[in-house]
Amino acid sequence: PDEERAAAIAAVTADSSTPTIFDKIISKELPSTVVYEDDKALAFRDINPQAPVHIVLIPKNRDGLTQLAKADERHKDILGHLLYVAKVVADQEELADGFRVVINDGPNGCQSVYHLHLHILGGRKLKWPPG
Ligand code: D5M
Repeated sequence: PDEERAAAIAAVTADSSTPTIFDKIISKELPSTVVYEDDKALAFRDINPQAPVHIVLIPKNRDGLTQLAKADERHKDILGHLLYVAKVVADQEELADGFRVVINDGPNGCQSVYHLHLHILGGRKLKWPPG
């Protein structure tokens, strides 16, 4: 409930100018375990892992992409890039038996950080459907 409330408040207040914790990760002001980086994308280990491998993959330039629901035509290239990088990271993490890519969107999707991100989860048999 506290988490849901926080997410609902974040959703209401999130706009393209509100910084998030991920800005500090990008600037290296906050430490993270980076597993992949290029000029457009950064991937690091989730601080609260839900599987043996749990990586968060973000665009370095949020450019209005607080959440997938805010995407427009100009974001098509970065969205495609992120999905391809998810595959590269899965290879790197040796997830040959399979993995899952998740985007939580908005309060009902349990999104907590309003900077678009993909979760890459693997290293165990995952359940379906998710909760
Ligand atoms: O997921 C946001 C995710 O971001 C959640 O799984 C925790 C993760 N997170 C939050 N802060 C950090 C730091 N500082 N390092 C690493 N990972 C972090 P969402 O889909 O918005 O619920």
